[in-house]
Amino acid sequence: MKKVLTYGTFDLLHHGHIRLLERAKALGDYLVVGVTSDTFDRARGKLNVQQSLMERINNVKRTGLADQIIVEEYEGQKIDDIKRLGIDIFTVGSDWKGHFDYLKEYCQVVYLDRTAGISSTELRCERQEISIGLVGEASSLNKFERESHYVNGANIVGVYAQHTTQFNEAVMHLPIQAHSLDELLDHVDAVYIISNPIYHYEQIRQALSRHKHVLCESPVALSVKQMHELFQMAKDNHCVLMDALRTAHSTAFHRMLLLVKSGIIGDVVTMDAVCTSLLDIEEDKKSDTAKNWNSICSWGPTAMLPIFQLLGTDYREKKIVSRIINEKTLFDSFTKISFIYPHAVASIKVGVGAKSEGQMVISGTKAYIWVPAPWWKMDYFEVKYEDPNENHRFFYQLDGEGIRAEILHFIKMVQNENTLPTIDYQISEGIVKVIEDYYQQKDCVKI
Ligand code: C2G
Repeated sequence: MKKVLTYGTFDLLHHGHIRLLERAKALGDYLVVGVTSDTFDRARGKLNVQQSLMERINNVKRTGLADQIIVEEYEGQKIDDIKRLGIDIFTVGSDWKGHFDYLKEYCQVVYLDRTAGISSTELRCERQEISIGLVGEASSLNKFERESHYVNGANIVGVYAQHTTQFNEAVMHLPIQAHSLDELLDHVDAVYIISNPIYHYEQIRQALSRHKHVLCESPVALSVKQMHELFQMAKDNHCVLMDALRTAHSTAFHRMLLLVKSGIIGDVVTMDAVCTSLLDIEEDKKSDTAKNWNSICSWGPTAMLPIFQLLGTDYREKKIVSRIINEKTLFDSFTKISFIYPHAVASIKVGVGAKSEGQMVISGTKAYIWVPAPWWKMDYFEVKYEDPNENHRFFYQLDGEGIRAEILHFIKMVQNENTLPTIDYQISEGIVKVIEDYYQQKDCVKI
């Protein structure tokens, strides 16, 4: 029996793929199809895949051409597969001509002519392109603009900055430099908001009322009531409102959560997440309106994310300890929060006026997880045991600090109503609740 092997992403399966599979099958008696995993595609720079691995596998299955389907997960797997499965012929489209000649050492290599005039990229482009406007003035707008170039379907067209103090080059070149949010909304399908959180509620309301999709840096609002109202409004107007927290889009972060949930460190007893970045906050000491984001808004959402994802938002009590440098604006230069759960205690330390080691430790009854600074850009972590010989290290490439994957997820949510948000509603709500309590000085101690 002649065994044939081929690989592909098979995104939005089209007749080019089907013709390839038919001809691959005809080369022998048994066809094995390797479908690329999402992580592998991301690692090889294919970021814009629209369908999930399961959807793509099901589409290949439905063609009835594959006798066996496997998942391609890592660079170099092809050699392993050929040996393991006893493959006689490896085949792939002519767009890869020469690229896989190194496999000739293991089996016959056949390049089949690529079908002209059709590609997943074209099909993806036919799906609507989303024009996005930027709102805010933080330097992150630059990064966001840069990362958007890697995402098919995302087109940044303009910017609206309330205060143009630290306006930055990359966004100065955008065709639309709006003088009001309303003006920007005239030209876009969606907005990315990274203005000071005190303006989020009004800006999101304005965008949603004009049926524009919104990606907004967390927290989306400063009270739970306002947050409910905004999400309800998004639903009623058939718009996406997505809470932006780039850490949630790091593969390492996601894998780490799954490992902890599967019990690798036993029961979680305590967790500590530290996020600091020193800013020039001299003006914020006296100003009546905040210039910078305060500590709790800058870092609180990121630091609370892993705690709420692992221990939930149903803590028994909390204590917020803050060093306040401006009573009027409640500007905290540093805040520590302890969350007390029935069988665990967690803490966050956040600061824009204090510096510390930005690491995260999750301690369990059997072992602990250590994520080195800056843990919020996580690409690496260790599982550490009493006996260091048992320690495990994990690394997953993180491109564009998670922003790239975040934009991609937003675009997918806009294009396909069935794509779920990365951050559960209860978690966004839990984050906003803490920030609301802070502004009402509930469970708070000042130092
Ligand atoms: N293909 C084709 N004609 C097209 C489009 C694609 O013959 N118009 C072929 C490709 O050459 C490939 C297969 O269909 O052999 C799957 O294509 P993709 O889904 O684009 O996958 P690709 O990125 O080419 O992955 O390790 C990955 C594989 O080597 C190939």
